Amino acid sequence: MKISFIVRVMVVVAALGLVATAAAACGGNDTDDGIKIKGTETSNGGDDKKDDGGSSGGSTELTISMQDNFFEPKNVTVPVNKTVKITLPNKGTAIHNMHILSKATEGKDFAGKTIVNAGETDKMEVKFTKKGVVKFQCDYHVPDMVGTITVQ
Ligand SMILES: [Cu+2]
Repeated sequence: MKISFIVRVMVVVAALGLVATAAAACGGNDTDDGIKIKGTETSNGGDDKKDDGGSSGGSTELTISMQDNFFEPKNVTVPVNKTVKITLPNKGTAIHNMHILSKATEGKDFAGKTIVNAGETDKMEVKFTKKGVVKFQCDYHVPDMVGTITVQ
């Protein structure tokens, strides 16, 4: 009698274990890169390619102008898990770019166009999936032309 009780308990435990395993298996399809790149656009084409539409929804827009030789503003704050559309007009007379250095937190770098000529505007879309401070720079004017993105 005692034995059959124990067996029954074990069966129940095993069944619960299976359920738990199944639930865990279909849990997260989140990648943990910390930074998601959706490509660089140079035109204003307004079609939203394939937005991954998930739970994180929404996007936020930001303009950071590149001048000789500084970013304006140089320190910005963005929300985590939202697509950040960054518009980068070069308002200076020299070439500039915006290079996001995310190595410190995500192990990846991302840059928009390598060269943005005077008068041109670069655009990029980035999704930060980790909170923290990410540095960016203009590759031509380090260490003067640098800034930070605070993800919160
Ligand atoms: Cu520059």
